[in-house]
Amino acid sequence: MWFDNLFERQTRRAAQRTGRRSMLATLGKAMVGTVALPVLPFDRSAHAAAAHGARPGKAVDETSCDYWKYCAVDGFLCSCCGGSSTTCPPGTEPSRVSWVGTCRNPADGKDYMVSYNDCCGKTTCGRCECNTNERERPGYKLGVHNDVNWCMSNSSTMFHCTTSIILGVQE
Ligand code: ABN
Repeated sequence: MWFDNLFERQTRRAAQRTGRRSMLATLGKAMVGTVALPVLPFDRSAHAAAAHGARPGKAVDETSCDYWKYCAVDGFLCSCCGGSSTTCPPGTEPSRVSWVGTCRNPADGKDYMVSYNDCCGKTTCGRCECNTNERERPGYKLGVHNDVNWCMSNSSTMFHCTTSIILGVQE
């Protein structure tokens, strides 16, 4: 109740001080601002750089097997095949199933879960082959086994290259 009264008083005062048009315009701006603000892009590049292991002023090399998030890769890096470390090259599509690895980011000392999705639909890329296999397990633990064609359940089972997508961090 007190809130209603307060709001009414403020509104009346504002209406006396300003014209109706200008009040509506101000109200409109406030409403648009409230709705639009949450969807405006924020610069999160500092956080992204940290998560990807870039030290300030030093970019990571996505085409090197030494990049920490490639710790359990077995395949050709998509970043050398016309895609990136997280996207498939044109003409291929991500595997519907994947294996996961846990890799330590030296920039923050935290362990990250990484999904290794093969890209399917073209013959093998053949560039930047990495076989790091950290904590990889034999086929009876299929979810953490990488020596298998994960394009097996896609419409095209041709394996082209492998992406490495960070799923989360162990807190
Ligand atoms: N997961 C990469 C891969 C694809 C085909 C065969 C072996 C390994």
